[in-house]
Amino acid sequence: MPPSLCGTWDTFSNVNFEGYMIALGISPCLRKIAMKQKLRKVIEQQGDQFIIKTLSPLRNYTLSFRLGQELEEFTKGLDNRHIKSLVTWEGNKLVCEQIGEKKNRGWTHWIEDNKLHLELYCEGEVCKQVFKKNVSE
Ligand code: VL7
Repeated sequence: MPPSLCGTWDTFSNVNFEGYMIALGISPCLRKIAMKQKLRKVIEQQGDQFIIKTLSPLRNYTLSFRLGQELEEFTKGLDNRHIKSLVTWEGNKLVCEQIGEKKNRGWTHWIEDNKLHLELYCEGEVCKQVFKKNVSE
């Protein structure tokens, strides 16, 4: 079994978030505000069912999904696109493919050194985010 991703996780590092947002077509003004956000992930799992919340003072985004089951995702408040998403385990990595207008789009989560790692990718841009566990929540 892969190590659990569950818990509350706060931003530790965030590399090339700007490049990822440019690839998504986020406006310069929103990018500037987004870059200042300290992101928090709250991840819950019950069997094959996951809820991943991305929280920031600016806005929140919640994704609920079942492993191996394609879902219609609307990236409300982000790039506001309708995409088809499929999340599966590939070894110890939780991998999401996001099929839609943007090519080569998706994300990968895994645990390494007790931290939550996330790669967000879109059209050749890769954003690398690392979160440390918030033990007080
Ligand atoms: C979701 C944001 C930038 C618009 C606001 C910035 C702060 C915070 O897909 C994601 O997470 C997956 C994997 O954990 C689960 O949904 C990343 C945040 C990326 C992209 C777009 C800037 C506006 C927003 C919610």
